[in-house]
Amino acid sequence: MAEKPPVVLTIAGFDPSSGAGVTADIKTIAAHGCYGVSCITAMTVQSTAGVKKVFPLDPGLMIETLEELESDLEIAAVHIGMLGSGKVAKAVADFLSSKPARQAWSGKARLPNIVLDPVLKSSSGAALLDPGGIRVVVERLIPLVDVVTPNAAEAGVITGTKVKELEEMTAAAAKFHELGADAVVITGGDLEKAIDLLSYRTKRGIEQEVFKAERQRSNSTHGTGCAFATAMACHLALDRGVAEATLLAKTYVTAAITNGHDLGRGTGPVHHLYRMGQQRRAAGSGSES
Ligand code: PXL
Repeated sequence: MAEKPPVVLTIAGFDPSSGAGVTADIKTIAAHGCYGVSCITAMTVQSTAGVKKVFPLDPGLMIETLEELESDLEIAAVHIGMLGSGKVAKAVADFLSSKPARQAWSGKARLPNIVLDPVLKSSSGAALLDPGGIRVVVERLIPLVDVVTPNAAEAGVITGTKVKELEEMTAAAAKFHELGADAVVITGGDLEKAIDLLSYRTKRGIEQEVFKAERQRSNSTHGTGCAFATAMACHLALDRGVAEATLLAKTYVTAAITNGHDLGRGTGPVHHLYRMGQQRRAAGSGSES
């Protein structure tokens, strides 16, 4: 029998157009050779043209789902995306900070390798978290998780500062550490200079790495934040360190944008499974004949 893949759990919203949210995350998880399971936080009505409605789900149902999955599977990493409401955010924080069912795990949260993407708005500008939810993210989730991956705009709202260039990113990262974050990646793909900053605690103190790339002019960028954070969770599940995970997740998202589909009338999705096309081409070139 084939070796068991690491199980990666995504706790996120449902985007029916599958550019973002749980269905997109499952594609990202599959692209990394992991097995994806999910817990939906909210339904949305949306297409590539934007978000029309957000409908948070019942927090009790979510906790039951999380307990059921945890009792059945060894979860190697968790991605938290759109939470949708303060009540849902509180349920997720309550679950993750409650007593571990698997006593073998001794980390600060109930499950290992948790990556939090603090989703506040859609790219079309719709609010995806209420003020109560932002408070739960800041006060309970940021100190609990292993990595936080805000984009520059989210880092600006959470730290109450302007985040447009590297020095401002560095200052915002310091504020994330003050809020209790062990590691933060501030992504700047939509800034004039497409820089990402990783800042993380090590035994030697805080270390930082800057990742530079050419800004991509593309209309296939729906779901980049979800793809980046979920790819990070997969690399942590595969036992990679946070710096290597950041580099590999960034490389994956860049290629997924380059190979993006021109679908729909709005912002098209990235191509989460672009590697399948490459594998098919390689197989067709005679390697198996
Ligand atoms: O990209 C942020 C995001 C995350 N999750 C869901 C979304 C969106 C943006 O629309 O719908 C479910």
